[in-house]
Amino acid sequence: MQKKWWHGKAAYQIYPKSFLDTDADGIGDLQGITQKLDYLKELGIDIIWISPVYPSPFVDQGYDISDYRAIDPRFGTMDDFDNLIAQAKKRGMYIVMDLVLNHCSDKHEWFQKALADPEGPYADYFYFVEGKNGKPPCNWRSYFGGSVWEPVPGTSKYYLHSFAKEQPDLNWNNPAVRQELYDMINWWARKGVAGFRIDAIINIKKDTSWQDTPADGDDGMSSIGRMIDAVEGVGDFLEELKRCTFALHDSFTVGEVFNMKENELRDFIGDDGHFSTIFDFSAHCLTHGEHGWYDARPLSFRDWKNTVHDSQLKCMGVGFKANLIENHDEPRGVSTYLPPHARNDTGAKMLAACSVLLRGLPFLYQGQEIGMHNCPRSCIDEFDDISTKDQYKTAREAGLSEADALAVCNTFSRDNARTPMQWDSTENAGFTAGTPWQRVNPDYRTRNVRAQLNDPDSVWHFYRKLLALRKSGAYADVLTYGDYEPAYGETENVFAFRRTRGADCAPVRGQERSEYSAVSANRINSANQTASANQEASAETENCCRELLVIANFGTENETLPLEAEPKALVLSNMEETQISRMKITLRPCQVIVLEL
Ligand code: TEU
Repeated sequence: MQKKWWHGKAAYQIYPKSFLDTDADGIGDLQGITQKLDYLKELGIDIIWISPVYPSPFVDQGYDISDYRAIDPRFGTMDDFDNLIAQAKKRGMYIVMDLVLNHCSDKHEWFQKALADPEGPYADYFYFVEGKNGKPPCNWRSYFGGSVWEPVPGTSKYYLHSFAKEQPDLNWNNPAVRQELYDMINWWARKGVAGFRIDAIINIKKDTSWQDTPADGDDGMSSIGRMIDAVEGVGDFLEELKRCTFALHDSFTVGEVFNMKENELRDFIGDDGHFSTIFDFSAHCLTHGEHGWYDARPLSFRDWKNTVHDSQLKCMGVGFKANLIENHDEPRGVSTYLPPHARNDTGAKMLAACSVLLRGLPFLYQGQEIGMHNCPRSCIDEFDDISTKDQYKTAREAGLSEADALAVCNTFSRDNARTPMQWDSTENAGFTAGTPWQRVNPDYRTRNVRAQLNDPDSVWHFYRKLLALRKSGAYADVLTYGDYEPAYGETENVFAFRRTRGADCAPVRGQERSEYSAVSANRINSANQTASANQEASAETENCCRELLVIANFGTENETLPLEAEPKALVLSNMEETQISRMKITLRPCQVIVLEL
C-alpha cells in the first residue's frame, strides 16, 4: 500500500447542532467547535469531520442543503468557519466537510427555478419524469418512507427523491450539474478544508429505465435500495468526481457507502480508489431488519464478531476502512454492541479497544469518548428525527402496539446519538445557556466530560491511551500497517485479534511514546509478571513491536486462554488486576487486554 498523509491519524465526527452552543440559542455552533479544538487535540484527534453546517431548512437536520457555498446563520458566519480552519491548522488538525451530492433541499435555488419552469434548463438538474397513466413512474419506496416520486405542480411529471420529498435528487447524468458540484468542492478545498465525508454517495447512479422492482412490503412498493444494489456504473461517476476535485488537492475522502458490490472494494479504497477510505458499516447492517427497525433480529455476538473479522480480512492488502461504532445515524455503540451486563464503563472501554485497535482509521463520534448511552423517550412526539417517525409508522402498520413501536424507536432512533454533548454537570450539561434543541440525556449529571477528565480511570482517559498507543513510537507501525488476524475464534464469548508486522517494521520517532513505557511497567508489576517481560517491552527499548494481541471477554464468566508464547509486555488493560502467567491468561468479564508478543 502506498503511504498517505492521513494514515496513522485519528478522526472524530462532530454533529454541530449538538456539540457546543456559544450564543445561547440552543443550537451548537462553529465557535463552539473552535473552542474545543484543544480538548480534541488532548484526546488525540487529528481529523475532524463536521456534519453539514450549510444553510438548510433542517427537514433532515442539514442534509437538505439550500446553499452549498455558505454557512447557516444558526451555526455562525463564514468568518467563523475560516477561523475554525485556521485554528485547526495551527494545532496540526484537519477539518473535513460533509458533502451531500446526491440531493439538495427543495428550497435550493436550482429546484426553485426548476419548479418555476418545468421545461427549462433547471428541470434537468433533477429527475423530472413523466408519470404512467396518471401514476408515478415506478414503485420505488424512499429511504424515509412513501414513494420516491412527488408530483411536479402544474404538470403530469414527478420528481425523484431518494430521501424526504424536501430532498430532490440531483441528476448526475447532466454534465452541468456535475460541473456545478465540482466547482463547489474545489472552492471548499481551496479554502483549506483537508477533505470531505461524502454522504449517501452510492445513490447518485440511477437506473433511468424507471422500472418497477418486485414489491417488498404490503404497500406494494420496493425500496429504492434494491435498484441501487443492482444498477451498474456508479464507478464512472466516482472516478470523474475524484479526478476533477479531490485528486487536485490531495484531499482526504471518506465515503458513506452502503450497497457496494462484493468485488469492488479495491475500486473504492485501493491505492487508486475512488476514496481514501469508506466507513465500515458491516456490523451496523446486522442491526437492521429486512423491512426496517421493527423486524431486526437481536444482535448475536457471534455474528458481530465474525462480521468484524471478515470485514477486516477483506481489506488486507487492499486499503483501510474507517472503523466506527456509532455516528449521527446510529444508536450509541455501548447500547448496541455490548451485551446488557457489559453496558457500563468497563464495557465501554472494552468496546473502545475492539474498535480503535482494528486495522484502519479509527473514527470516534462525539460523546463516544465518555461512553454516552442511548437516551430513551416516553412517547413518539419526543423524537425529532424524520426517519424515526417513519420507522414508528412502519412498525405500527406492521401490527406492533404503541409501546412496542416506541421500544423499537428507543433502541434504534438516530436521535439517540443526537442529544447534546455532556460537558459538565451544570444545567443542560454545559451545552447551552439557552434551551437545548434536543433534550439532554438525563445521565449527564454523572456522565460528563469534566468528571471524566478528573478521573484518570475514566472512559475518556482510556480512549486517550488507545489513541496515544496508535501513535506511540514502538506501536504506531504495527497498529497502522500491521496485518489483522482473528484469534481464539472458537472461544464463544471472546473477541480477539492479532496485529502483526513483518521485517519492514520501523518505530515511528518523535511521537507520543513515553506514556506506554509507564503503562507497561506499571501494569506488569501489578500483575505478577515475569521480570523479563517488563524489560523487553518495545516501548522501553524503542524496538519496533512486531505483534500485538488484543483479547476481550464479552461473557459473564472468567475466561482462561492459553498463550502461545510468553508475552513481552502487558501493554494495556481496562482492569487493575490481570491474571497472567507465562503461558496463560485469565480475563474477567468485560476485561480487555493488549499484549505485546
Ligand atoms: O445517510 C444515508 C443513509 O443511508 C441513511 O439515511 C440511513 O439509511 C438511515 O440513517 C437509516 O436510518 C446520510 C446521512 O448520514 C443521513 O443523516 C441523512 O439523513 C441521509 O444521508 C440523507 O442525506
